[in-house]
Amino acid sequence: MRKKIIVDPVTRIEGHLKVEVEIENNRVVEAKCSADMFRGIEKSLKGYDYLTAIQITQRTCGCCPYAHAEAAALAIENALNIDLNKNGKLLRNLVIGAYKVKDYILHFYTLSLLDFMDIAAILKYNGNDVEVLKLKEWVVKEINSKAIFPSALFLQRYNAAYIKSRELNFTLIESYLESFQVMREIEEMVKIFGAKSPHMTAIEAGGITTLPTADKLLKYINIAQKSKVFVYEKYLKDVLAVAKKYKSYFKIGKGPNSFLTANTLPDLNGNYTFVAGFSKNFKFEAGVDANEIIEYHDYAYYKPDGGFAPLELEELQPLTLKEFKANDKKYSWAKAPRYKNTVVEVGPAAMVINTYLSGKNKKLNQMVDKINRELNITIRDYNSVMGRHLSRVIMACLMIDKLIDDAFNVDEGVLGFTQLEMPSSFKTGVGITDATRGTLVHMIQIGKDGYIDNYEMIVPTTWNISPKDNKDIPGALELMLLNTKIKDPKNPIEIARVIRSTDPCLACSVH
Ligand code: NFE
Repeated sequence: MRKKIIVDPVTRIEGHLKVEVEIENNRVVEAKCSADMFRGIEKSLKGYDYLTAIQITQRTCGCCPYAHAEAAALAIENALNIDLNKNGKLLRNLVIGAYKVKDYILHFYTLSLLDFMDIAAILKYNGNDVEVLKLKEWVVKEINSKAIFPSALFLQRYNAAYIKSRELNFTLIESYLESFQVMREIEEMVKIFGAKSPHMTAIEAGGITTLPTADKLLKYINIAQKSKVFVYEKYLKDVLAVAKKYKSYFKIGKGPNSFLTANTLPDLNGNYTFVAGFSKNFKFEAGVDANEIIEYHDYAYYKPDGGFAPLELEELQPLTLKEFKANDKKYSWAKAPRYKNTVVEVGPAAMVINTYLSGKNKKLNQMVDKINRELNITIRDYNSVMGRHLSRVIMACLMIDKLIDDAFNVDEGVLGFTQLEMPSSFKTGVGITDATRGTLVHMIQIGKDGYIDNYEMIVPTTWNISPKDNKDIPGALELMLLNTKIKDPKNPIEIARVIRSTDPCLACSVH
């Protein structure tokens, strides 16, 4: 007999996601991801000056505003045929790369680790870490308070198989607390050249508007070198320790086996640290082409049904309240984008897999091979819950190294910004990058006098949490959930682990 499990809302992610699965013999046989909250940000851009897209699209989200700024800037630069100067490229890397490193740390420690470590072990902590002792004291006080939800973040959780080793739990709790301080400092790196965070004001079409003075560069390098110690000595080691305890999770949460990525973090020779491509069954094809994207609406709350190329979506309307109430087929505000008519997974695992297959980044391949030997896995195992966690930390390591190198290469006192000329005729531009959570596409049509005629964003989490398409093929996360074994339907931790491995951001995915 089939049983339904509804997780609504999924906590420790960004935004509002409902996941509904049906299980038979304790295995998931059907999964539906429903995204809430349509806002219409693309529609609201119409009629504004084209440069405002960089600021307005950042408001899509508080998690990855840098990525929307970058994609919007890339789209405008593409429309106007602008190349960044040397410092423009390097300084943009310094802002967005720092933001991403912080995001990976946040995803592992703040959002995901509580699914694996036993935070209740803190009650038995007998070490000397002042922060852990303070937290322990707070938890004890909460429990004794007789409040309805004592220390809700920690103790209201699924009853599941958490890490048993007391020592490992203590190590992880210490890193968990330290990660907050490290993230705070990395935010400072973002602000040095981004001017503020979140919602940076210095990312512009044409480059970065902050002047790289010696004191700013030194401050940046200083924090980056400190953060590198945490990334290699704590984050990497903690992920490997958790991965060793949960090796079965290299076989759980397999997605569509097709991966899409975009170039990110350029160097000065026209190469990228992480590369664009499309792979299917681990066969890699270089490059990404926005013309290969179709978004379907058969199961999304819009009309008409069917598939549209991104800038053809102008006629698309949300259902009216009456239609919404009468509907019994559509189940999400997220559209269903497909690349070359294929469901794709995007994000760090896609990036590590595609870059590895491309052979373009030797350092990445060496690091992956070394980790694979240590864990006795192969690149195919990155298509899994644990593979996604591992991919983030691999990217964080390579990124922090690249940021330090790039900061040393910046020419002190030279503005990394190229002045734009107002477009004199209609222009269309495409900006493609890989954000923290995967491939992000912005498309702009600049009309008469530089006002926006049309705008479209195809966002990482939309690829991952999309509903079914016109052929009834489920989205990437829905496929990841299929076949997952649920030990105890009242405590479906396995579902939570699969969902969180993709780091969903619902604010982005529906916009
Ligand atoms: Ni709102 Fe975003 C997504 C990322 S879009 S967090 O999905 O990363 O750039």
